[in-house]
Formats: sequence, structure tokens, C-alpha cells
Amino acid sequence: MSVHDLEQIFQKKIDEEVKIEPKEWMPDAYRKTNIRQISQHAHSEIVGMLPEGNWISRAPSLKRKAILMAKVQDEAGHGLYLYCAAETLGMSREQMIDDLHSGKAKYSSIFNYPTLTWADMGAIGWLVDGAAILNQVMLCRTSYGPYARAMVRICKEESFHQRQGFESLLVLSKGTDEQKAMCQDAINRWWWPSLMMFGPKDSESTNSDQSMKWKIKRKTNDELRQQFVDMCVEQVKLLGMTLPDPHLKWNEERGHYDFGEIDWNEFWNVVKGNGPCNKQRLEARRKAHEEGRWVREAAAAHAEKRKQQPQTPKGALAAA
Ligand code: BYC
Repeated sequence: MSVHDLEQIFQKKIDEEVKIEPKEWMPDAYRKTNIRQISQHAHSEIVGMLPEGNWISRAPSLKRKAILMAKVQDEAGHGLYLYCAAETLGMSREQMIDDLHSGKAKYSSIFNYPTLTWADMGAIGWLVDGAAILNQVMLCRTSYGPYARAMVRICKEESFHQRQGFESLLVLSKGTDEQKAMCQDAINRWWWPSLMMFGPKDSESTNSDQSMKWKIKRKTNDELRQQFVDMCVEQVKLLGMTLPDPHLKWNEERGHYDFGEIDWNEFWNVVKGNGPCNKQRLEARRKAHEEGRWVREAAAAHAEKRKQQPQTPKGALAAA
């Protein structure tokens, strides 16, 4: 069968909503795009543990500490499901991690901003996880089977993350004047970077067209960003806070809120590694990896030893 025939069969499956599975034929570019997107997504989950991890030891109560710890552990789990999904496409975990540590691989721009106050934990939950969910709910229907299945579980956990963030901000928004001011300040600082999480505008998105045809992406960057703006404008009212954009205005004709221009220079600057915390984040990941080397080596030696030991006959342990 020619490559042309294989491509046609492949596209037919995509059009008919049949999931693509690891051992099936797929165009090289489909494999590459999925490896790129899934590994970037995995790195985002892992680097995303750092800004919140920063506040575990300073959470204001035992309850908030337990919630934050559970959330950060969930992010680690998400990273692991996603690395596994990317591995099914033939890239080793070591290679993906090397690419992150060398600065070759990207991860979400949002995690290069600092977490300055406790209210940032609420703002990350509400805005960052809120943005992530909108994007990820669509990815539950992505065409590559292992990625879609990983996303189903991740989305369940993300929706808990978003609610806990909103609830945490709600408490602050009903607190003292200082707490209210801290809440508003966190919203002001996280709003624009959250809009940038959806990626460049459609006219500048290099991968969107092909990814939409292959149903890797189900909605474009701008469509999801608009959905996010519409949702947050309503939710912020419940907090009695405001969003830091004087251009937010309901547009009757479009049936959506208009919003101000995103600072794309800032976005690309962060993506290229020059955001406020890029260097610090990569340094923290490299250090953690180096400090965990002995654990990986010990686990590998243990597994090797087990392989060399004669297998215990079935039932022997029970008999003993
Ligand atoms: N940051 O052609 P485009 C979480 C890159 S973690 C950095 O539109 P695409 C959480 C893009 O990679 C949530 N880079 O790209 C964790 C591309 O570069 P290359 C993370 C970005 O892939 C802990 C170039 O710009 N979510 O939820 O079609 C705590 C052109 O863009 C960004 C995901 O990763 C960015 N924001 O669309 C709390 C979701 N945006 O590689 C929460 C999965 C774009 O071609 N990913 N770039 O040189 C996606 O859905 C898509 O990859 C994107 C971008 C919508 C992000």
C-alpha cells in the first residue's frame, strides 16, 4: 500500500471519530505533533508544581495546607500520565526530561510568574486551572487514544482544583480590607498571563490548522480564550472583584465579551525563556532531578536483582 493510501485511511478514521492507537500507522508529522504537545503538557504539570509548592509550608491553616498538598500531588500524577502517553509514541522519558532541562522543550508560559502572596493560590486555582480545564475538556476528545484517556481523569481532578481556588478567593473577598486588597491584587497579576495560556492568536498559531484537521485540537486558541473571558466576567461578579481590563464590554452582535489587547511581546519573551522566573524554574527542576539520581539508581539496581533471582513457584508463599 502506498503512503498516499495509508494517509487516506488515516484521515478517514479521524473524520469518523475513530481513535488512533499507538501501534497503528500514522503520518510522521502527526506523531511528532503529538509528542511535542503531550510532552509540553507533561512538563507544564511538573513545572506547575513549583509556584504552588512554594506556599505549602506557609498555608494559613491545616485545612488549606492539606488541600494544597493534595493539589500539588495531583499535578505530579498528571505529569506522569502524560509522560506515559507520550512514551507510547516512541520517545523515551529520559529524552523528554533532558529536553526540558536543556531548555529545548517548552512548557506553559504561566508557570514563569512568581507567587507573591497566599491569594495567588486562589487565583491560580480559579484562573490557571480554569483556563486549563477549558482547554483540557476539549482534549478529552482529541484523536490520539492514550492522550484522550489521560485527559478524562485529569479533567476530573482539575475541576476540583478550580473550585477550591474559587472558594479560597471567595473567603478572602469577604475578609478584612487587607484580605480583599490581596485578593484583587492576585487577580490583577494573574489575569493577563492566564489569557496567554491559550497560546498565540489564531493568525499566528503555527500548528493550529493542521492540528484541527487531525482533531488533535478541537477548538482554536482564540475560541477557547473567548470562552474563558465570557466565563470569568460572570464569575468575578460573585467575588465582588474586578478584572483588570477597561476594554471588557458585552458585544451584542458577537454574543461575547470584547476584551483588550494582550501584550504579545510579553508572551513571546516568556516563551523564549526570559520571563520573571524561567531560570529559577529550570534550575529547581534540574536540582530535583540530580538529587533524585540515587533513588533512580537504587530502584534500577533492585529491579535488576529481582530479575536475576529465581521466580518463587506459585503458591509457595501461601504454603509457607
Ligand atoms: N506557553 O501553534 P501554537 C495545568 C507555543 S498545565 C508556552 O498555537 P499549539 C496546570 C507552542 O508550543 C496546562 N508555549 O501551538 C498545572 C508552539 O511552539 P512550537 C498546560 C506556548 O501547540 C499545574 C508555539 O507557541 N496545558 O493545567 O497548537 C498547576 C505556537 O503556538 C504557549 C497544556 O499544555 C504557552 N502558553 O497550541 C495548575 C494543554 N502557547 O513547539 C495547572 C495542551 C503556545 O511549535 N496543549 N506555545 O515551537 C495545547 O492545547 C496546545 O499546545 C496550546 C498551544 C493550546 C497550549
